[in-house]
Amino acid sequence: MSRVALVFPYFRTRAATELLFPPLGAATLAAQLRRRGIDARIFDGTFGTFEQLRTDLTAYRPDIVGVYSMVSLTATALRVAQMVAASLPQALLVAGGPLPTVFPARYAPHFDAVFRGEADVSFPSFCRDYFAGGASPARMGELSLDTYGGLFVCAHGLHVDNPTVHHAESELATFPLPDRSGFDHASYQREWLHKTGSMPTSIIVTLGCPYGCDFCSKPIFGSVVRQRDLDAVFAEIAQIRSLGYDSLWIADDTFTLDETYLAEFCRRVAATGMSWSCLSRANGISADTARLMSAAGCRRVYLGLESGSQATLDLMKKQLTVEEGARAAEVYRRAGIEVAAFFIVGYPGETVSSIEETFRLALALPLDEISFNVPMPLPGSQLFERLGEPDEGKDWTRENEVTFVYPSDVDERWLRQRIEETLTAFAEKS
Ligand code: B12
Repeated sequence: MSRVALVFPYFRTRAATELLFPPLGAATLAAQLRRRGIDARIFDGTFGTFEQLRTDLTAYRPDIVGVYSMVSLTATALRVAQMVAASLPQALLVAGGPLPTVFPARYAPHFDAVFRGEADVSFPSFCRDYFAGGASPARMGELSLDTYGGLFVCAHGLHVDNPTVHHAESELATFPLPDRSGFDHASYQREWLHKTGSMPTSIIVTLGCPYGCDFCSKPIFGSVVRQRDLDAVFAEIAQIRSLGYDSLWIADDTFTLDETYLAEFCRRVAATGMSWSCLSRANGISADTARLMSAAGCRRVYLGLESGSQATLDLMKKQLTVEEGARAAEVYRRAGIEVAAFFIVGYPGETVSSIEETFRLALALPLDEISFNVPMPLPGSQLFERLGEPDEGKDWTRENEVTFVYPSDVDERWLRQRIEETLTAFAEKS
């Protein structure tokens, strides 16, 4: 039987900021592959080691190895590719995920094919046709390669660069639910229980974000918002519940955009007994909606407040005022929902005094959690277009570090110290 391995090349770091969720992209693709009669197995590195991955992968003897990647996973994804090329030379190597989407040329030299963007249909259909056509990397060119959305190939003498696709709501409604059966749920749940007392897992309810923040890259879902059919969403929530999770970490870019859809979600989620948290835009949330969310089990919202300086918010093209951000924090707080806020400090063009405005705001608002990041020029963002690739030798692969990967006027040591001081003052105040 034809076998496809889906590798999530993350090995846990145990950093304090680490959040562990079974990778949804792999679960999504596994469901689509199995629907096409293909044997698909997920290799989630999270709780294992590279050596164990090598042993398990080699024992499975896959015909196709698909590797997920994003900025923080570049090095491990390439290491997996090297290992597969050495241990499983007959296997077709395929990359996908956020960074391969916006930077296919970085992956193409190491992989037979790269799938960019939403690969729900394109990659599984490609696998089906690859197996039907005799299955060997050298014969890939016999397939109608221009029919697979987002396919990028620069190997075996082939050059393919197909545009990406965004699936319409009507098409999303026909997709199978993500297949979460291949994960070590007990380990995920143990970690969360130990750390927070609850056991959340991630889910995607709406896709896309209509805003154009300067620092943001929307590699997969893009700008057009699509809402999933709520019957499918609640079937998925039932599946999540049956796996032992007690709460949802809604990973949507902007879950609270459409108050009518949100109200219907709240009405239905209340009956499941699941608590949940989500990202919310700070403008446009009404007190009534916040109360509805709270009554429906919303425990925490994450707000991208970004800055205490209007000039910096404008530089970031955030389409938000400092006052709107402050009001949103108040509205959620009054509704009984905890508020976590993200801030970005040291934005290109900002000054020491505007950075200090951000630290002051973070301490003045009624917040339950704060975090500070330095700007990260993500490929696909406008910021990246301006700043270009990181300086030679600068490491993209670390998470949550106060390190500029491009020349900055802001003194890194000073910034690190001010972040520490602000976090300490916040902890003392709470
Ligand atoms: C949930 C999430 C997380 C979770 C990760 C949980 C997990 N185990 O997956 C947490 C909170 C830990 C996290 C952390 C970080 N994240 Co994050 N995260 C997301 C988020 C919000 C949703 C991802 C998701 O579940 N999507 C749903 C699934 C179905 O989509 P998908 O995984 O993209 O899969 C689709 C395609 O990519 C493709 N595909 C996926 N895998 C494969 C494999 C193959 C072989 C193929 C062919 C195709 C393919 O097909 C799938 C179906 O269409 C995205 C934003 C977004 N909307 O995409 C950011 C995002 C992926 N994160 C991002 C970043 C930068 C980070 C951090 C570095 C942030 C930081 N400063 O620390 C860290 C790094 C963490 C790490 N462990 O390495 C960026 C990546 C940018 C880039 N260009 O690489 C994104 C895009 C957000 C953004 N715009 O900034 N993140």
